[in-house]
Amino acid sequence: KKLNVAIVGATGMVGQSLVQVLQERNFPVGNLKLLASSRSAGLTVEVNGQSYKIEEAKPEAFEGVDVAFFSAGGDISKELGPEAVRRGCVVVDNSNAFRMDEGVPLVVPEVNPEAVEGHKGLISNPNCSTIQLVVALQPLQKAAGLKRVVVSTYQAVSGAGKEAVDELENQSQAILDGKTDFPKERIPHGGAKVGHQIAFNVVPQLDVFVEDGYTKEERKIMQETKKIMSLPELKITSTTVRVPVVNGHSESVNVELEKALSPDEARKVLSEAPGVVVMDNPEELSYPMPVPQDGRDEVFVGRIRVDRSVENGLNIWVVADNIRKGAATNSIQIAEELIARGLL
Ligand code: 11C
Repeated sequence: KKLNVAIVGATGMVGQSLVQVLQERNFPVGNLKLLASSRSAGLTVEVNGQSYKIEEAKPEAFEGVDVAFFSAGGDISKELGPEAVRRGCVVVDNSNAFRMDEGVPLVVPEVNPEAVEGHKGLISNPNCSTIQLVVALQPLQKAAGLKRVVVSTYQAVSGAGKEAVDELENQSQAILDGKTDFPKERIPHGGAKVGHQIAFNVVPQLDVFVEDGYTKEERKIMQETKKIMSLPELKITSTTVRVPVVNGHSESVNVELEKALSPDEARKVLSEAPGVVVMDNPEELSYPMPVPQDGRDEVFVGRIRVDRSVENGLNIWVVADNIRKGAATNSIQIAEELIARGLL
């Protein structure tokens, strides 16, 4: 059966990727509506040579829509998500608005596909850095039990939107041209009281500070991981860092396991896990990196080695395309899971 699909935030990087991934995966699209703010309404966007007209995102736009993918920020999701659900539409929301709400499934299909069963019209797509983390952690949890997780991220500017990508490119060019004065508006986050240079730099702040010296991005990783993996007591801490990479988040993940798991055993369980590609051949200098893994839908894991400073410790390195697996692809996989279960 063909489904009427809407994309909210169609002009953004995730929105454009959603259109592309729907096509690539042959999602059963009947009518496709591209929705955005009134500023963009009337524009046409090109994806793979096909042009689509943007309509204004407003409550009536969801009449007759079966599934809507929201990626236009939390405020739009809060305003229009419930309006869409009221009109019988299933919403897969990529924003932070409802993720931690009880009764709202937070789903990574490789990890907790069964969570879609209880949905009440709205399903949340996790934060990009959480998604790649849990896809890599789940096989280790199943094989040997997680005792503690320490994650440090190296996050690309595309996570902060197209303007941040432009800013990285413009700053890099300006610096190479010998300029010292250039816009610094998108990093650490839009609207911050001080802007930091991201070109040729790293910035240990993503999003605003929340509590105990942690940033909101760090809190998302810790809270969302516990919810998705159904491990409310999991010991997990994180440090999130923005690096001058256009696209693709990397993570250094240190785990302490309940049982011993050798690097070879870890490679085996990871390579057999859904959505994971093990790329771990130090002799050939082979490990995942954001540039070569750009455009892929899998989560790549390498640098698997023992951490001898603790009992049953392992270090792994995890890379994924944050716009695809971290947002668009995961959202569409959620909808595919609903279809497979007869829920859409
Ligand atoms: C980043 N992770 O890389 C952020 C963007 O909660 O979906 C994603 C924000 C979110 O900047």
